[in-house]
Amino acid sequence: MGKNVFEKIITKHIVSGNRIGGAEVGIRIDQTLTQDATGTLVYLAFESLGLSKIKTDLSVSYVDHNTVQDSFENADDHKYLQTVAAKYGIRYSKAGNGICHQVHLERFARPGKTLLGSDSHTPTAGAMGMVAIGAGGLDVALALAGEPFYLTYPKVVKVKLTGKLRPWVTAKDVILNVLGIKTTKGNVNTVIEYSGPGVKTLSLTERATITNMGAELGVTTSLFPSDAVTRKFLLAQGRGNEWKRIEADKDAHYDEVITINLSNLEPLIACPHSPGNVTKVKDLKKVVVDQVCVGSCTNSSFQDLMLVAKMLGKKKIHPDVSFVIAPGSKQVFEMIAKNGALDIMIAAGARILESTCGFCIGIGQAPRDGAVSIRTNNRNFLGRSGTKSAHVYLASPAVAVACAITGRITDPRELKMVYPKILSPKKFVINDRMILFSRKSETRLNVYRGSNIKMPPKLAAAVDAIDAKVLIKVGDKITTDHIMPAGRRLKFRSNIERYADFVFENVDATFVKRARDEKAGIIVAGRSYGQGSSREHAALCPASLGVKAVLALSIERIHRANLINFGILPLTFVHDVGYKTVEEGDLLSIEGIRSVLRALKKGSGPLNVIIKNLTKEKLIIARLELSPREAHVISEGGRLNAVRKLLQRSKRK
Ligand code: MIC
Ligand code: SF4
Repeated sequence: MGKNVFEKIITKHIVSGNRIGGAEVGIRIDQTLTQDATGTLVYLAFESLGLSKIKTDLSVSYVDHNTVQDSFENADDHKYLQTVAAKYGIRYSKAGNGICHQVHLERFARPGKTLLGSDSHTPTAGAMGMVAIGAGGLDVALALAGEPFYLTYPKVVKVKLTGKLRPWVTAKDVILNVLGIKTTKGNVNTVIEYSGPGVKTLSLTERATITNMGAELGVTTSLFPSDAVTRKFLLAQGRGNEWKRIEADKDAHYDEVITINLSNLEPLIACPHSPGNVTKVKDLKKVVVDQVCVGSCTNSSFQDLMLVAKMLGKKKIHPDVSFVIAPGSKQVFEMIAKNGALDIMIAAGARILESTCGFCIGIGQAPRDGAVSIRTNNRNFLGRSGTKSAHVYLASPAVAVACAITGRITDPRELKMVYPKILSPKKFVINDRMILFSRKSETRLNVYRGSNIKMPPKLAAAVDAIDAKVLIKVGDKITTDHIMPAGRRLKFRSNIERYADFVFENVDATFVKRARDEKAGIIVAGRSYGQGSSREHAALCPASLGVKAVLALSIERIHRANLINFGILPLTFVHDVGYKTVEEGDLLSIEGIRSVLRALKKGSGPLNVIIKNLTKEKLIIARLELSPREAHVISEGGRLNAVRKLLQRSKRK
């Protein structure tokens, strides 16, 4: 039988395990990317391994998330990242050069390769026909050290695209449509491969909008074939020699096929507070809009911003709307500055921001109390904008501009404009001045460590028994933004003890005190716990407060891996009734953990663990599903401890 695109790439990278759905495989990582908010921990972990240089083909450290620098902390982090990059032969993309995913696509993504990034939207590069996966920082640190990345071999779903998008319907509407079908829950261990005759009608950056928001589905990655469109983009980026054709064989197998006729789609919008709350724009007509933001790694490409400029033409922004634009990269910024599009935006009344994540992660542009904000980004979780009472909607740049002009939620087709079809340029402006790289790693260089940078706490090996209280009980779809708020707290990312002061800040402000008083505890959650970002802080900070186990109805892929990496038991309820009866404050007892881990290490497969609820005098049956490797990691008190031991042993030999 023939192979699909995912299989073609992954087969060349597997170093352990077999291609059997649900089994664990280890893969070789060719490229890594980090961003400033997760990067400091990545490089601190890498440094602690004592290697002299990185083992990947190419690694890039981007500074794009937190560039506000309202006090010394961010600048400290940036300097650390710059010097540690120079020391180990890592490329350093300076603040202002652009959002990691946009820049990576432009300058580094390469068909047929694997990319591991400490950011959940790393699969954006899947648009280039590569296997690009988001992971916790520790996994990226270990990939830099040449260690394999482990994943559960996924099922591959083919999304067959037919037809062609009609005017005013865009790539954002394609992915919102997929989100409407598949929702944000229950898609773990799945890869989405786009195929069919509609693929060739989408430009590379349109494809990237689609793969980017695959993260919101919770899938391992999304990818497109590498075809003539990919080649054209690479040629325009001066990288034509990096192209190779990768397409699915005619008889390739898929576990599921969904067909989407692009010609039937309409402008869509995700309503507060989940990217999965999708509806038609035309059904929301009367909603008054206060703020419109165009940008983020989802929709900030040259094509996106040219559409914005063409729509604005000589029009003006509605007087009651604050309209902000953040170009995705320096390349995009330079191009719109050179061709006059920026002039049009400024004249229309837009506020132009730096090429960073900014408003997407709640750094600046927090809307007023109770405001309606239309954004082109990928997440609208409660409070992420910085204003808990705000109503954030997600839509395409075309919808965003229509809203900015009229001051209410508007289907762009209502404006009766001629649709300005924007083509991908034949030649991009290439100026990599803001990417620092010296081919030789500067081994003798002193790494700068400001006072904001603290080594993460050392974790102890697994205990045999846990007797601890339920510190908090939360519902379904708890995101990592709920667990570890970003925004104004982002500057403490490289200081775990301080950042831990804000665990569950927006859910229950008394959580941290309770955890600190108890010294040990358990988190109880509903379905899809840990959705959203890759931030390992959502595991490490609770671990540093003494959280020993998460007991949930289900746990999302990256977060589950992060829990294991930091020695927290990822337990799932076998029966819903267990979840229903347990309450915050209940004292739970789990015994015989070491013998369960021993059996799992031998490959026993998932095991049931009996938890005694001493308060309710009831038993809870929970499942512990760990591969032998994962059971070993938990026994050692986390992946860093485990790998360090391994490296010491191989040095001794
Ligand atoms: C996000 O979009 O939530 C982030 C900020 O990019 C995160 C990474 C982080 O928390 O630093 C992500 O998506 O992984
Ligand atoms: Fe940055 Fe937002 Fe993209 Fe995350 S989703 S990488 S915060 S632009």
